[in-house]
Amino acid sequence: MHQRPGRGGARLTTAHGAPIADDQNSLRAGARGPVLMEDFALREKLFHFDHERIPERVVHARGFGAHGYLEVTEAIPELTSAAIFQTAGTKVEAFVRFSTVAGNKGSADLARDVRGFAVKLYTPEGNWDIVGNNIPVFFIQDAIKFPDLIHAAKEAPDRGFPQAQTAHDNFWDFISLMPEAMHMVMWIMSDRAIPRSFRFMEGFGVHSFRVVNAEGRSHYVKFHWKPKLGLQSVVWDEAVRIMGADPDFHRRDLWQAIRTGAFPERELGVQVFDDDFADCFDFDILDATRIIPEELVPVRRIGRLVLDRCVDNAFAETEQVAFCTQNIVPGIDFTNDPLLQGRNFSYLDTQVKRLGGPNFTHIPVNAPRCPFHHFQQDGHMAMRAPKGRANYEPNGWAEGGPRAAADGFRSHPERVEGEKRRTIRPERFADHYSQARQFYVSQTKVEQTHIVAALVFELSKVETPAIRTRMLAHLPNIDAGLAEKVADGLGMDLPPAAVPARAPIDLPPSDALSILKNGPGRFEGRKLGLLVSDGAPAGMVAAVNEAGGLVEVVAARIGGVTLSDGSRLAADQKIDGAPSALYDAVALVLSDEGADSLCAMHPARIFCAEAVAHQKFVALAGGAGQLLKAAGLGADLPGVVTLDAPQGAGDFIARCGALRAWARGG
Ligand code: HDE
Repeated sequence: MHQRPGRGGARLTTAHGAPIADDQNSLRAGARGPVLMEDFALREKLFHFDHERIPERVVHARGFGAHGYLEVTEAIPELTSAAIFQTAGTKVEAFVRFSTVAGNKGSADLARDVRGFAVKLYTPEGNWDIVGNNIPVFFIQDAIKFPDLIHAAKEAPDRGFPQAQTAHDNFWDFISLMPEAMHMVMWIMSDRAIPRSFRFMEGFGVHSFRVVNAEGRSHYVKFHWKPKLGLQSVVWDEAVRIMGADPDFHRRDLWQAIRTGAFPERELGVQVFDDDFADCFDFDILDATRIIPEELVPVRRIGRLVLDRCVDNAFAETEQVAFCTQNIVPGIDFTNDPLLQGRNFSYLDTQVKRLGGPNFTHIPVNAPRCPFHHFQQDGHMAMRAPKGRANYEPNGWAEGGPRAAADGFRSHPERVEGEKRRTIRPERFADHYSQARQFYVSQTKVEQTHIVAALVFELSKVETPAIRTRMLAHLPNIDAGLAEKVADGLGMDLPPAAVPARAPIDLPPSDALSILKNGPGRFEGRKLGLLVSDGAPAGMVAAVNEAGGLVEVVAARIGGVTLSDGSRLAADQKIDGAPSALYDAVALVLSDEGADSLCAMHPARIFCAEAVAHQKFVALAGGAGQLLKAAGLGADLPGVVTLDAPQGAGDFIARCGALRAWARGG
């Protein structure tokens, strides 16, 4: 890739290569005269600048990408002929882009939203894109509703707001009229929609796909990405705080992790099932608003996806990467999921709009890494110059170019028949509430409380009472307790339940649906905020620093502090720019005088108060108790630990593995 030379290492030129003698002044007729039209250097510089932007993605505009690889850990030739799955140990390059859905390119990372999880695998038989999300279901069953969904979720056209959030009338108006969205509503009102990090969330291919083996035998498959560091989300009040304190929280987190060698890793999992299962399952496996519980079809781990390299250039790579659901390889195939079928049409279209023409596969991030040969030619920005006269086939020329081969991609010869009609959604697409209920009852009490609070928050932002009422009417079909709590939180009467198209059934709870039941149990990869003051006990500071986890030092001034032994400790953050919401746990190691002066600072008191309110583990050492008191809190709360000796630091970090002291309450 093009490398910028070091300063003084090369002459500055125009894009056409002409050397430039003066890049500070435009060409003028006289010191106070007009700028001349012939100033090609000025003209070219401004011209290029004016064209720096391309249309942002219509959805998933805000994203962050990284390079890595997929290593196959278990070969599955009995299931698929895909080249990468033939031998364990096979490694292919990967590019991953995480994103939010509704927000524009400059919106905040912590918006309550689904996260996109798009993976491009550069396999020896072509690029395979698994364009998924961090939530395994979707709002709608049919692609024809997608523009409506997105219009309703994004800013209202008459006012241009709200942006990057669903807490508004249009969204809930639409959703409350779409019972099929109720399962997804449970997921987005859960903490899945406010992940702590791109590193601690699952990914899902969402649709049922097919795998096809060398004999042509097909199975259905759902793809999963399971994070090695476990699942973790923030609480909503923290998300609100982080959006102000660090709108780039997620991208900074991933960037820092990769740059420091803590490469995020996920397992590739597959749920494999056949027609017999599909026929007996309570729901239609072609319906993307439903999951297949992991208890029914376990997730088999067959690979590891490691992200080990940040992009060199965010525009060239992350902005220009073009994921297409229709990019599959031999051994993988589609199903008739109507949402997937619509996507297969849409993604190609969107790339032409965004990247300006049909040659976006010439852009390095999109180009296959395997050999490729075809007769496609010309068009905007063609980067290749194929030689010879054969640009069609069949042809009779000796150097006639490539030909189709028998072992190329073949679609699974699925039998298809039926009347050509629109109004024929299969009957098993009609049960909209059972899995929403299953999701809710599978959550811990804490998580259920968060779902209630999220619904109350969002619906409280809805200004039209009739929309709130319409939404409330769905909730008794999901769970009576949930419905009552939300109505109570809104201060509204619970309306009669909406009449379901198909009566919901009780399904067994699934632990896989809960975040807290799938936490890591360890602090690895998490961040501790260490608040220090001048005179803070040096031994304790060192012990906390060394106990594990990533430590960021917070102090009253960015220049840092002088510790009790006279040594200087530089700060990573100044207290008013680093609320405790940025950390997974906090330690306050202060001298008495240091605590005194911090007590007078609002950001320091808030640092403590919020750490406690967000149920974080808090360690106190030296004079830290005073600061907690000044924040109106006692040191005897569950999860607040006083460190009497440096040896206690290790135990504290081990306790932090639980991530939150939920017992304390909000
Ligand atoms: Fe997308 N989606 N989508 N989507 N989607 C796009 O393609 C679309 C859907 C997803 O990081 C667009 O390149 C339709 C489900 C991700 O570059 C566009 C439908 C899922 C990304 C598009 C869906 C996704 C996109 C916009 C309904 C989860 C970001 C820019 C049929 C399984 C990829 C682009 C990236 C992006 C269309 C529904 C995931 C417009 C029509 C379901 C992760 O083509």
